[in-house]
Amino acid sequence: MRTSGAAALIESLLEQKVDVVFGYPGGAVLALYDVLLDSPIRHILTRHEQGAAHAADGYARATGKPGVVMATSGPGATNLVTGLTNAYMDSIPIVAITGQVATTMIGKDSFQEADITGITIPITKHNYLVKDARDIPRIVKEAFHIATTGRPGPVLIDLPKDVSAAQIRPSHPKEISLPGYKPTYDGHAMQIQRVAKAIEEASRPLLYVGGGVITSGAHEELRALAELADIPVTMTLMGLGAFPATHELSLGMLGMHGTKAANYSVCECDLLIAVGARFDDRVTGKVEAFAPKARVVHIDIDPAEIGKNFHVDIPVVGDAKRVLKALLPLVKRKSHPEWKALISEWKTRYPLTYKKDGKLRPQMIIEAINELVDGKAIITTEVGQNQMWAAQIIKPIHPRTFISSGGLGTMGFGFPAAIGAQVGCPDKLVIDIAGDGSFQMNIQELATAVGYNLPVKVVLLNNGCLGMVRQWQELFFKRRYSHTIIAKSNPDFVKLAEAYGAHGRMVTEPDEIHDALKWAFDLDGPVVLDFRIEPEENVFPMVPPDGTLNNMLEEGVR
Ligand SMILES: Cc1ncc(C[n+]2csc(CCOP(=O)(O)OP(=O)(O)O)c2C)c(N)n1
Repeated sequence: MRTSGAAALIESLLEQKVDVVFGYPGGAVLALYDVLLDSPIRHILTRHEQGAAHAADGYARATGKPGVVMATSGPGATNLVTGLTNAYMDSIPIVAITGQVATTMIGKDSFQEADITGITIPITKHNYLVKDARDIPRIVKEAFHIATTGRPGPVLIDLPKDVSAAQIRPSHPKEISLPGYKPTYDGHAMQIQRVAKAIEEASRPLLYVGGGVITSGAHEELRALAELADIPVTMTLMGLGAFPATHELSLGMLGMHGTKAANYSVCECDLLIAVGARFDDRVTGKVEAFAPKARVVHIDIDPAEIGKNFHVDIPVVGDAKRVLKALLPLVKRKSHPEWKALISEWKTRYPLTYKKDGKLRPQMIIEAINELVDGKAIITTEVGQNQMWAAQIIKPIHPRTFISSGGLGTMGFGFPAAIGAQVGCPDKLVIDIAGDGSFQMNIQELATAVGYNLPVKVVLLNNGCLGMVRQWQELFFKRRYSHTIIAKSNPDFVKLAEAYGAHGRMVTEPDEIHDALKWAFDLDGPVVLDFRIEPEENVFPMVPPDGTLNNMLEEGVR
């Protein structure tokens, strides 16, 4: 049967079991949108393509399934760029479909033309410009395969207008043939034996866990390893949720705003086992002084990560779950009472603290959220102080419940990501912990939340400033607040929420926190809680730029 390229594309999405697409229409995707109307695929119309890309990203992080986003040519496509970069940096599977001007018009500065395949080369795992509609089924199949296998990432398909209009007899290939693309899943047996031996020999081992553990679904194997060999676990921002934060072996997050116990452990360990983590500079600080006493194991599916930022003694290239599965039977039961006693002393001596003087402080609010949700909600964050307080205080128990922009640090990510997570997990409570700067970067998505009755809760830590930048200005630029104070021009967020048809409430006193949160969580609809927090509250501890992990700034000690 003959059908259009557009119909073949939607059919191919259905073959991939796509049930939801986030997107925004335009001239170059009219044919696609027309077919979409009669298809069982749910389309979520965001109010900006950046919002759609982040929503697809949040959907992917929360569900483990690839997110799909659609946009028109030119400005629609370029508006996806930040979202795709964000997904690329955090290895999130997304398939982006963009419209393109007709093949005969490409390269002529045609109306709404942008060379999106050129633009996205460095921010996608792969991209395609479809020139022949008969290739559509194969390309879609390949795109999903590439996005979701090996180290996941975004893949873009650019579809010219005449290609979606072309009439073809589509044939859907059964197999994928990508001879040059062969991710390594099983770690080398000898290397895995070396890891087991290193664990046996170590007296101060430490697991340093990143988002790769969540991606590969290796959390149970990780926990089994930690418990079997009595190894404390510290996580990156991306790794939060990979190991229960409430477990006695958990040290919480490491790095720039990590706990002192975690960072001191890195400095004092004699074996560092990095699993699905990439030695990001926010983790290592001054790289020469990172884990100075340790032999280093690095387990990662991407061979390009091994040795990229840090010297590794025992590299294992493979999927975290499979490698840990192979490792477990080789590891002997061990216990490290002295090491754990030392860590426990650090934990007791250096808890996360803040001033309790009756003022409304962000940490109290996040503590209250943590208590109320008890590991059962999905928390997304924006970027800045809000993100770091959330990472320090929220105690995720399950993977895929803490969603944050790690690599790119994208303000405006958290709210649309919460929308995507809520679409993917309709029965879960989804909370975006936000700053007043970040929230305004994609605030228009309130319309999306209201339009589809997605009951996401925005907890706005409103300090009237671009807090994290202001913190750096305070600490390193003599308190010269260059263009970081926004209080005067901030909107009335409660009225704004209401104008969109959402609920809003302002909170100014600590004793209202619990009530307001309960009210918001119980409401069946999107809510914005405008918490007026102390404007000059800082995130501590903090490893200063280019500092070492054992030299952290604290409140009052500067
Ligand atoms: C898109 C984007 N622009 C700029 C920055 C730089 N930046 C990092 S944190 C921050 C301030 C964030 O302010 P806000 O959202 O109010 O959160 P707070 O730090 O106050 O919690 C800025 C401007 C960024 N990360 N992303």
